[in-house]
Amino acid sequence: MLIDRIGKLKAGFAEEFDGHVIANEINMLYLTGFLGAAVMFVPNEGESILYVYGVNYEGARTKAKNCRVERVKRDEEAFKKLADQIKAMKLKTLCFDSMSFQVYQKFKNALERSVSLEGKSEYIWSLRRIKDDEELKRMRKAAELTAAGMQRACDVVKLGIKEIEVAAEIEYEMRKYGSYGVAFDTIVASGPHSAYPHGGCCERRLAKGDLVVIDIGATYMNYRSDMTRTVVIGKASRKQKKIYDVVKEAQEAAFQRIRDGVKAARPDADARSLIEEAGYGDYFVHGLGHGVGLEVHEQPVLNTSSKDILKSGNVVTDEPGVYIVGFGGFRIEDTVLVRKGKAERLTKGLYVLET
Ligand SMILES: [Mn+2]
Repeated sequence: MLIDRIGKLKAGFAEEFDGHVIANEINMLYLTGFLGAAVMFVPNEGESILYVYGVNYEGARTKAKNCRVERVKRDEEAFKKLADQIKAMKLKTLCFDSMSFQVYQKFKNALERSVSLEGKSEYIWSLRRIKDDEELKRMRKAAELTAAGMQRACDVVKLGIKEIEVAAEIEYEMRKYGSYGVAFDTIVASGPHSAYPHGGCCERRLAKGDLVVIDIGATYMNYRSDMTRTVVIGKASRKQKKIYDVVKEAQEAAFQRIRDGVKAARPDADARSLIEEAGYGDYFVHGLGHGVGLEVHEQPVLNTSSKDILKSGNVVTDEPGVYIVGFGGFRIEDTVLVRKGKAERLTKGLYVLET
């Protein structure tokens, strides 16, 4: 059963527009439960239409909910077909979520001149930002699988193993227990690579004293998770321990701040001021976090310039870090559910610098 998100979307735009064009495939997935359509149309009144090319048509007919599925033949163009539909319905004011400039131009040309077309992604995002019960169930499962992968990582990291071997162990573990795939390319960044926040992984073998930043995510029924831990190979030096503790403290301070009604810039400021006081402010080179859901980076945004207000039902990351080129990097990240009271960590446990 898919919750009627289309009804909620209509309630948002219906006062201003005759119809909403959905061109982003993840938004179509969110509304219909089907990934792989060309474009979707949600008119103010009447049935929603999902335009699907032949290759995905049968899949859409079985899986897509709350809409009519229309086949687009190989020699037809989905946006042209949609424009004809809009002409036939005599609609005048349309909004759309997002589309490339090329598609926009083509679509605009296919419509009657008198039809207005406005970019408005906020209707869909006001829904997607707040996770419903079905989404939360999936996100909890994705988080659980991610934590299992992290446990495996901590069990296998050792002197001499390659970064990609650690990644393989993590991904196999997550898959084995139910992950549909990785939420993003697994990061196992060791030694000098740990100082790059998006370090990826390569054939480097872990060496004594290396910092290893492990940033991973499982996917469960299209929903994602995001978790990072930092470990050291062997015994941590005093400086490594000191910076690790600062990052850990910053992550916890931000976590304590995250709740319904708080400005999204606030937990970032809390974490940042602790890292600044310790003298590492210049090395915290990214924002505190981001929303997670069907995509690994979505709204709301938690950084210094964010205008977002956290709302109960948002799922966000809390991931301060310190990256010193020539020394190494540290990041600790959890995926967190915003609530009225204290937030809830969906990715749990395993705070260890030395494994
Ligand atoms: Mn993240």
